[in-house]
Amino acid sequence: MAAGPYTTSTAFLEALAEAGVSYIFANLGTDHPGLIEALAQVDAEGRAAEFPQLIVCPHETVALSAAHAYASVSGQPQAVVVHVDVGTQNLGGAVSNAMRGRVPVLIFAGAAPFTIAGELPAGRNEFVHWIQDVPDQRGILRGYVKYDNEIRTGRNVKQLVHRALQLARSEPAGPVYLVGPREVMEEPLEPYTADPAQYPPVGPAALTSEATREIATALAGASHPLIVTSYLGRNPDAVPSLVKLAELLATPVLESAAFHVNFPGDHPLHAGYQFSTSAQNELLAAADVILVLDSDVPWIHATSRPAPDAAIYVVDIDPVKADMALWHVPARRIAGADSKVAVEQITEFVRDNVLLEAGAVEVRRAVAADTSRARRAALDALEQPGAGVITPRYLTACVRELLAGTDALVLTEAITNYQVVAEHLRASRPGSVIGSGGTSLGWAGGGAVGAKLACPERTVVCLTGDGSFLFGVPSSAQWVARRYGTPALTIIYDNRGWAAPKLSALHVHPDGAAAKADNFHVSFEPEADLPGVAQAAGGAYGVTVSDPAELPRVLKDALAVVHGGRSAVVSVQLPPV
Ligand SMILES: Cc1ncc(C[n+]2csc(CCOP(=O)(O)OP(=O)(O)O)c2C)c(N)n1
Ligand SMILES: [Mg+2]
Repeated sequence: MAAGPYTTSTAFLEALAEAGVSYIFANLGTDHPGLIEALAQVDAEGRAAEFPQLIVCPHETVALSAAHAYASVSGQPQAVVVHVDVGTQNLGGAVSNAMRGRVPVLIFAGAAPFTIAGELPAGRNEFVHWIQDVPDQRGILRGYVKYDNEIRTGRNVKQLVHRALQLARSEPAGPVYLVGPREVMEEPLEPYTADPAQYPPVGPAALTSEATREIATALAGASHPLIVTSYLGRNPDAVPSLVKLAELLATPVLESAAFHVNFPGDHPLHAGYQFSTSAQNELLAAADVILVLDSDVPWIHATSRPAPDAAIYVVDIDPVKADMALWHVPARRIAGADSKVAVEQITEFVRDNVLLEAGAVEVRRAVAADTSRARRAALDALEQPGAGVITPRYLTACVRELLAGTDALVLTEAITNYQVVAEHLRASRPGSVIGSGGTSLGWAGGGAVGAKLACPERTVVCLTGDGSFLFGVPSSAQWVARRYGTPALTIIYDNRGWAAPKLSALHVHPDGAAAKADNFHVSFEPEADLPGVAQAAGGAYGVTVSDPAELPRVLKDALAVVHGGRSAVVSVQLPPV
């Protein structure tokens, strides 16, 4: 069939395709006739496969979380299309997650038409066009995106898309936002091409030779060196590089507030995990040289901190956290670099230039191995269920056994059980665990859809709190999963409420009125049938389990259902909040 009308919308979609975007996670509105028509046009021409596939998302949180997880798994940014100001607002905290997770996503929203008397095609003809005409639509996201701009003509829309994606992908990566009014998105154009190869992201940065020497010499000369990292494992290829450095110097690696596998959990130099732990970390206190590698929160000063005279070095893709109002690590040197490149530079420098005290290194290696063996044994001992009660540790141990030897991808949104999940999952394969990297709950529901689209051959497993499950708009997420054939196993750490605000209140007011009366306003009793929501919305297999003896079999059955192509949601009843 002959090519039909070519508009800004066609060029916009072409630009996304040229840039390698496979999916548009969309929640449509009156601002999108141009896009709807352009997609139908290319479909009618038999060219749909050349364009990104539109995934209908009944809630924007699901759309952006899906694009977020897709990019986390694949490195490839995807597009999210939402409706003017209100759809943008409905992105809610998902955009904060993308920003904090340093994940590239292109968000597009229409904007109210700017003509009212028929001056241009697609001018105002519905009452909402007045009501949605707000003073600063782009301002809604400005604190959370790396770039925002308005498409003013189709003639350079491809340039805008490629520039936006170039910015999104350049580290620290993040979301970008384009808006386009209806008239502009309908503008007829001569077809044109743009070369996305001309818009590469900034390449990985290396340490200067001076910084490499200083850090390598300090680490190699330390008696008690320590590496702390949170998100080096965003790039799974960086993990083996870190292992080489840690092994060369027998340096323990502590994972702090980590949502990735930064260092293999079963490695003898793994020094454990910390989230909001309130006890002083002994290794941190004892360290004389600390390398903080890719970390927003390497420790929480109020409760656990290094010795005042420790020599601290920071190497980070985002070294001074310009978008955090308050951040400080008392470092001797702060360097902006790609952690894989930097770690390899440091390793090479030590190998080529430093005469290590082999005896001391081997002693350290043996001590670290003993310590991690003891830690592992202590954790193993905690994996027994209580009397007739499923504990989070027992549940996580069951999940570990369930997934042992598989290539499953785990999404964690376990909240007050983050630490337990990290400790008992002990994930060792780089890239086998992801989290949102942010704090806006409800990421995993849509995230599972995006993750499965990014790696259809892998089993996707979500570990989520019950509150977080509900924040993820399961009525929308589960429906999308069925419609687009992205089954996942969701395991709810179901304590029938929000433990986090209760624990926070208890930390600040341990003997307060709320504590005395156990009056925290965090209970979900009587609880909704959470698996039932998934059953109703997405035809998922749903089951609730409270008997520890039943749990392994229930999980196994649910996994089998997922392997059969249908989502499964298991509510695991833990002690209530
Ligand atoms: C969008 C959003 N709203 C509110 C919060 C505040 N908040 C942090 S943790 C939490 C409770 C989460 O409940 P659940 O997922 O069941 O985990 P639990 O605390 O029970 O482990 C809440 C409400 C948040 N982080 N994000
Ligand atoms: Mg809960």
